[in-house]
Amino acid sequence: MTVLLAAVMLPGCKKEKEENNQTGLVLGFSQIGSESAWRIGNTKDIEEQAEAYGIGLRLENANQKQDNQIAAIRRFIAYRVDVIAFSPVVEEGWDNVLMEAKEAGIPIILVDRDINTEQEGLTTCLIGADFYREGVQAAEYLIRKADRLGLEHVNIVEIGGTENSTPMRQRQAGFMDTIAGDSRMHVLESIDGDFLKSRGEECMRYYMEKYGEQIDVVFSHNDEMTIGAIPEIEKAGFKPGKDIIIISIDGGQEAINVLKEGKINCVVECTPKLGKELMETALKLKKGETVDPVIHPVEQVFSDEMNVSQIGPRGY
Ligand code: GZL
Repeated sequence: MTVLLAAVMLPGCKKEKEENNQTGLVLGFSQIGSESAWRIGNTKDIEEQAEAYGIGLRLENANQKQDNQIAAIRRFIAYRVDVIAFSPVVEEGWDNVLMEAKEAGIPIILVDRDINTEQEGLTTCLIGADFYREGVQAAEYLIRKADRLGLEHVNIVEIGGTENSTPMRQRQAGFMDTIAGDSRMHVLESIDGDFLKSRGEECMRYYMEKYGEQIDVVFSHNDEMTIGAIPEIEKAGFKPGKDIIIISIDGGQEAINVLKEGKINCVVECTPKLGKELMETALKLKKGETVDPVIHPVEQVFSDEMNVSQIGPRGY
């Protein structure tokens, strides 16, 4: 029991795959957690690409806790890895540990999400989506949909991602900035769903009880929360995708399947496949080469405006 308890209590879980290290490069990666299909796909891609590039990977899962990420980064410093990369669960609170990495001469790569700091030179680059643009694309789809349906008044409820995270802040900003000029659009309420399926369900149950048939649109910051929300809409007697327009972000297989069923109207892609760019950037840093400060992957929008049966396997 003691051994079991120790295993459960350890902060996050660690995976050290250094046996295939043909490049002599050891990369420490602090991953946020396993909260969504997106996150699981991101971890899988990073592990696969480390294998493909012959890079030694020390990956730690922080179970959604910033303290666990900070502790992991400190372990990477102590282990003297060549490069540290991480996906910051929230934007603030990283200055001290990143200063320690800088003093140790270990470069930092931000993957997926960004940090908010006054300090210069704490990180080398950000490899991740343009979340603001994802929010804009979600709103642009809604405006086109409202035009097509001839809607004159559109009530929107928002299920936001993890509070103070880059995707939550920027997806919301992109969406709200884009609908701001459209007098038909009205946001009834926005609540934090933490990118979790269970919270998406809770948020939608609350919204259906409070607003019911007033709701015309659900804007959800990720597929996990959207998948959790849909049964609550149906339990309340409404047809998702028909009575209520459903807009989601990520583009994982499960959400695309629901899009094909007609219960989601639009899924903005946010690819988790950032591993190749991460490995190439880490190798450049080890050689002392300069790297691009921001690397955005190319992404697309899937919606009921297209022949959704043509959408191929998503891989996450
Ligand atoms: C986006 C990523 C978000 C996903 C969620 O790049 O940070 O975190 O949209 C995940 O599914 O939890």
